[in-house]
Amino acid sequence: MIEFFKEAAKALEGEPIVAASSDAVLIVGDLHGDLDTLNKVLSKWEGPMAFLGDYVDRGDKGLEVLAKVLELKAENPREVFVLRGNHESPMMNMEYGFVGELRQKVPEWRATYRAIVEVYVKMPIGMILNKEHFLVHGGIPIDTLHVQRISESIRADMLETPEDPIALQMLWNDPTETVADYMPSPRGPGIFLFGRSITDKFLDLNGISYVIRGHEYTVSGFKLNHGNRVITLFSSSAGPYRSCRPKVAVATDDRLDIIDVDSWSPVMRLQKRENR
Ligand SMILES: [Mn+2]
Repeated sequence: MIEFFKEAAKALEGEPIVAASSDAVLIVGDLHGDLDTLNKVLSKWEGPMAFLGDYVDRGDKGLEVLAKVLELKAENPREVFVLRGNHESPMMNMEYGFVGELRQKVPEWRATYRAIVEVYVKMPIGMILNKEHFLVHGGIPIDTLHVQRISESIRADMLETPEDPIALQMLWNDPTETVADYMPSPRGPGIFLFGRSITDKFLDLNGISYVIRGHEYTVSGFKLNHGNRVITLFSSSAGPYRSCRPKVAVATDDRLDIIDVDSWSPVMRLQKRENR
């Protein structure tokens, strides 16, 4: 298992931050140890996939989920994208369950966990899909709106809470409708809630249509902010999220469908924006 994670870290080395796919891409939000939901998704979908982070903690099958996602990556390196979430962090894993889960499941848990942390470090923290969608776990960094600048710090490369403020915000920020620009986040220092004017500036400046992110639990498994330009996906009904109806999204050339995992039917369709 240690070897498996070492190989996985190598597979993530040099991951591009700009990706294109001519086929539809399935986008999966926070899984938090929910192997059942991941398996349901995989029984319905074959093809390119992007994961928005938070594979572990809270649910009790974090190890299985992380291993499965990395296996998909290894099998299909150019069609599977594995982003980092704020729970891909030792500080979080100590507190929210993943380290405890490993201690129970794996005799060599310390060495295994060291290998897993090396994988976290290699995970990119954002990507642009088809020049159309900005994929990230948390959100837009409020003071750095140029994708060019963001791409320079797109790999957090720091083990615990990334010290780079851009990386930290991409992993932790949330959208808000309360203010137009931004305000401090209750999640902690250095983290912000970004308003609609930040989203509009960011998307227009970079010629992107949508921000697709995870990070926030909602019972319906998704929510829309900022005039439907920010889409939140939540794909876990494990542990504390038992009442969630997990959602994923499918991005094609001309639209974005939000899909209910249990029924595998679209609950919302967003058309490509032409007014860019
Ligand atoms: Mn999160």
